[in-house]
Amino acid sequence: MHILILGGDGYLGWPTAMYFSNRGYQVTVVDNYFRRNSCTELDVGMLYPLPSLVERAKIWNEHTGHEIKVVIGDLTDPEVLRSLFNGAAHYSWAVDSSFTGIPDTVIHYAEQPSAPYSLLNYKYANITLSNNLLVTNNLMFAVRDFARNTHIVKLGTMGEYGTPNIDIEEGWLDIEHKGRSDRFLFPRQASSLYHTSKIMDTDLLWFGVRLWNLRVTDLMQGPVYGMETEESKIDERLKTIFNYDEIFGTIVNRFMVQALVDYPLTVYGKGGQTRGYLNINDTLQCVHLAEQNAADPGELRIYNQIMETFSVNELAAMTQEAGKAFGIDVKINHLENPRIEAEEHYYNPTYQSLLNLGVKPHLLSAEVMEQMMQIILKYKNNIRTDIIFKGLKW
Ligand code: USQ
Repeated sequence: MHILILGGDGYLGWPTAMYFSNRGYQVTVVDNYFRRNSCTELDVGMLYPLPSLVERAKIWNEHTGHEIKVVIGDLTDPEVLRSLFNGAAHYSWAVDSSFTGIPDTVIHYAEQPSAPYSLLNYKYANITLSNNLLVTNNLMFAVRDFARNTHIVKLGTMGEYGTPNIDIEEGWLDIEHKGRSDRFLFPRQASSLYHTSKIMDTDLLWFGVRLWNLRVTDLMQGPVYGMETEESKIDERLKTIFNYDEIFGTIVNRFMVQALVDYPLTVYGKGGQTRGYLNINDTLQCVHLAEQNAADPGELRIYNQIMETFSVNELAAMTQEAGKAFGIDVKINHLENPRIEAEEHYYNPTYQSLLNLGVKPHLLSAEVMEQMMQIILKYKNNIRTDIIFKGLKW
């Protein structure tokens, strides 16, 4: 099986590439270094430096003998995307640089993933909308034109649903109206432009499914935490990118770093904001199960990809508990919320489908946090406290 990973240099892209490669799949990754370049441009730092994607693929090959083909290119350019399907791809690194053929599955991570980034100003809003929608549209047309049978696994987000005052279903809602009934996408109401771009690309692919019988799975994922996977343990240089800043860092990863440098936990507002979370290892399991259980032609399959829910206050209390193992008295600071979001709300999402397919969740606990902090401790000297919170208002 041939897997094409768009956004293969990112927080999830690189671990996904190694995961599938380790399991005998032929893997090709594509990236334009958007994330790394943005970190440099915005001076937000990373916990540790990363080898280039080509260097990573070589290190992986030295250890395992497996090949991850690397294409460095901007997927907003339709010709770059089409080259991955029509044999014109230019590999920046490959053991065998002949074309691997049409991919059986495309995993689409090639998006600007940060909500704060999308609201920095009109320029970053534009970059978010144009990158995310153009890559998705280019992918949709490449599959339509060259590979109707290829399964698209697209990373969506739970944030597409927002925080409605009703239970959140897995993607769809049956509606009865004036004596008639039909099934529609569950109502979406995002609270950032990034999340709005994800709603739009779900809509784009839903259009492609209806028009051209494309096969699409949309994974509505919550915030992910963690950095170590089975494959990254092989060599320290294979670790994924780890951000703890206000723009690219997500909450659990940020709290672990904050605790270790005695920076009071940055709880935004009242801290009642509740989200569905998952370990990076569970992302890999879910994506694998989505790949193995492909959507049928003309089907948009939607899974809610979370393993449990927590409020910000609950995460802060758990971090305090984890800090005790290091003799740290973790403090909590309720900051004025830089975001516009509900701080106290109903939240009851359904997330049974991936569990039914066989995911074995790695649940979050103070012990799991301790293990993360143990790893972060090795890089403690690299931590920059000036990038943790600047109060970028939405
Ligand atoms: N939060 C704090 N303090 C912090 C950071 C965040 O209280 O220092 C709060 C936020 O206000 C928010 C919640 O924690 O209510 C989660 O924030 P986050 O920054 O961890 O995650 P978010 O911006 O929602 O986005 C992340 C990923 C995004 C993914 C999304 C899933 O960056 O790519 O789509 O999680 S979800 O949140 O379900 O939409």
